[in-house]
Amino acid sequence: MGQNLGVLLNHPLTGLAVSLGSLWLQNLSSPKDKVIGEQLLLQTLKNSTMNFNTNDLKTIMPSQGSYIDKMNELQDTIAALEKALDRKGQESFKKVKREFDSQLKKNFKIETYFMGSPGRGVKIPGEYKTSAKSAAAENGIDRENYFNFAFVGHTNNGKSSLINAIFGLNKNDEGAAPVDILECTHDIKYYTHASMPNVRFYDIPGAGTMTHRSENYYEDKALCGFDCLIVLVQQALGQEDIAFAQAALRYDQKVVFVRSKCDVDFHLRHESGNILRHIPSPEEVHQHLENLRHHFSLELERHAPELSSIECFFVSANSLRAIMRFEPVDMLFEEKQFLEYLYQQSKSARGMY
Ligand SMILES: Nc1nc2c(ncn2[C@@H]2O[C@H](COP(=O)(O)OP(=O)(O)OP(=O)(O)O)[C@@H](O)[C@H]2O)c(=O)[nH]1
Ligand SMILES: [Mg+2]
Repeated sequence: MGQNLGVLLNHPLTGLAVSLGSLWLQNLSSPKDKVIGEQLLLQTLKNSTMNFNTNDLKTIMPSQGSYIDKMNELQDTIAALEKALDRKGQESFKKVKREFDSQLKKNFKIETYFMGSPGRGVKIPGEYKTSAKSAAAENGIDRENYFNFAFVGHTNNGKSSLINAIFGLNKNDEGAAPVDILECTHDIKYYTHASMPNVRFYDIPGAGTMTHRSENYYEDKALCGFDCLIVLVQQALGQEDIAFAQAALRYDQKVVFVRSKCDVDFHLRHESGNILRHIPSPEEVHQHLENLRHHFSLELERHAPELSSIECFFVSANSLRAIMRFEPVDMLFEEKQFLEYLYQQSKSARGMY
């Protein structure tokens, strides 16, 4: 008996694989190809290592109900279906099939880990134990049972929105972190979700405002007490971002940059008339990601070469939320890489690889 899809679907991370497939479907041009594509993806899901119960598949694509009923008898027809795609369609299907399958495998591991209760304690590095311990105590952080991520950065960079998105929450949903265009988060607070019981996401007030000044921000907020800093950056790398990362390195703390709101770049381009369509193609998104990454590396090289080993993920909170809610995604940036990073950090801190 395979995994129970009903249970897996309750966990939003499964949406990552389905999003990859749905983007592929969006890019098929003819309506005939779209129907064939949908059926091929369903078959891929069914044949994947997860070995889903075909009846449960109806919950994902109810309009394919009658097809799903027949699916078991359709094995031979499936091969013909693939051939019915044009050559370009066949090639892109092969690619998406591989990605879909490997993403499902990864999702399964991530889900099993995140949904399990925090069995093993987090290992705190010995040499920084004293300062990190007192800083953690100052913020009331439990470093033994939870892996604690702190979302920091200039006000309005999208910290609270990103935390909500990881849980698949909209800003008005119960339990969501408050979100606003105006300076919004004023106190350090953590957020948890039943789907990830062994991690805590701390929302830290935005730096660089009159209430929360940038100088000594890291020390004032005792940020070394967290297990990992997620530094939300703006379009251009700022002095504060560099200061956060440098301080984290001094404390031997895990640190990563995230540039959120990547969807806004396309909305802005659309408004200024540079592109004609509102939803960019995956190629346009890919190109944009390359440009962002190139620009970001140059900035780091120029202003803080000692930070060049720190990763940066380019994401959109809106895309991430859609993925987690199984909703159609307009553009996929590096949301899945970012989620995998969170998973890896938390897991390796417990000595699990
Ligand atoms: N389109 C788009 N808007 C976003 C995204 N992330 C955040 N926003 C918007 O940006 C504004 C600021 O977002 P917040 O999440 O409140 O930012 P913050 O960093 O928590 O701000 P402070 O709490 O003041 O430090 C809000 O209007 C959000 O709706 C995103 O990925 N895409
Ligand atoms: Mg906030």
